[in-house]
Amino acid sequence: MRILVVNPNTTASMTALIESCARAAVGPGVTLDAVNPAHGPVSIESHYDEAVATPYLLSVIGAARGYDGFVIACFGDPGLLAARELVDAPVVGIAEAAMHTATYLGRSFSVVTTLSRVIGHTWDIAHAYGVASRCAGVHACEIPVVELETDPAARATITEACRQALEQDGSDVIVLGCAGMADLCAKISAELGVPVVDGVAAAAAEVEKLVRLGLTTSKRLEFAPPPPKSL
Ligand code: 5HY
Repeated sequence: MRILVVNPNTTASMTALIESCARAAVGPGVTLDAVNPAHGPVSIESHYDEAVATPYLLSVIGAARGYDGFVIACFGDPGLLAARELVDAPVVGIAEAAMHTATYLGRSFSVVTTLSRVIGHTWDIAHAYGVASRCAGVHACEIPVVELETDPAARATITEACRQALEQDGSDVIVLGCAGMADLCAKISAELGVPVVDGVAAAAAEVEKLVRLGLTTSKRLEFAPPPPKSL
C-alpha cells in the first residue's frame, strides 16, 4: 500500500516532521511518502494563504501516480473536496481525521491551534464535518506556524493553552490544530493526563484503514471528476 501525504505549505522542514509522524502511525507494509509543492506560502494561516496554496496542492495530488490514498496535512483541510473530485483513492484531511478521532475518546474535545484568526475557519469545518456539537472550544496559542520550530518555549506555551482549554471548556480530549505540532502529542498527553490527538497520525492511520477495507471515494455525484473545460 502506498500513501502520499501532502503538506500544502512549502516549508520542507515541516514536511520532514509530518513524514516521520505519519510513518510512525501506519503499519508495516505501508510505503508512506510526504511532499510539499514547490510553490506557495511557507505557512497557511489565513483564508488567503489557503486560496493561494490550493492550486499547487491540487497539482501535486493530480500528478501523483501509484498511490492508494492521500492525506492533506494542513489543519484547515484546504482543497479537500476538490481533491476528492480529482482522484478515486481516498483523501483525508488532518482536521477531519483528528476531530472524528477525538469523538471516539471522550464526550467533548477542545482544539488548540496557532493563531486566533483561524478559530472561525476551524469552527466552520467542525460544523461541516458534523462534529461541532462535540467541540467544546477552539483556542489559539498565538505562535505563528513557522515559529513552532524556532520558538524554544513553543511546547510549554502550547501545553499551557491546552491546560486552560480543558479547564475552560470542561472537555476530555485535546486536538492539536496544526501539522507543525504533530510531534508534541505524547509529551502533552503525558503532562495533562488526557488523550491528545494529532491529525497527521490520525489521517495517515485513517487512510491506511480505508485502503485496507477496499473503500474509495464515491464517484456517483458530488465527487465525480470535474467536467473538463478550458482554463
Ligand atoms: C497547518 N497551517 O496545519 C495549518 C495550521 C494553522 O501551514 N499548517 C499550516 O495554523 O491553521
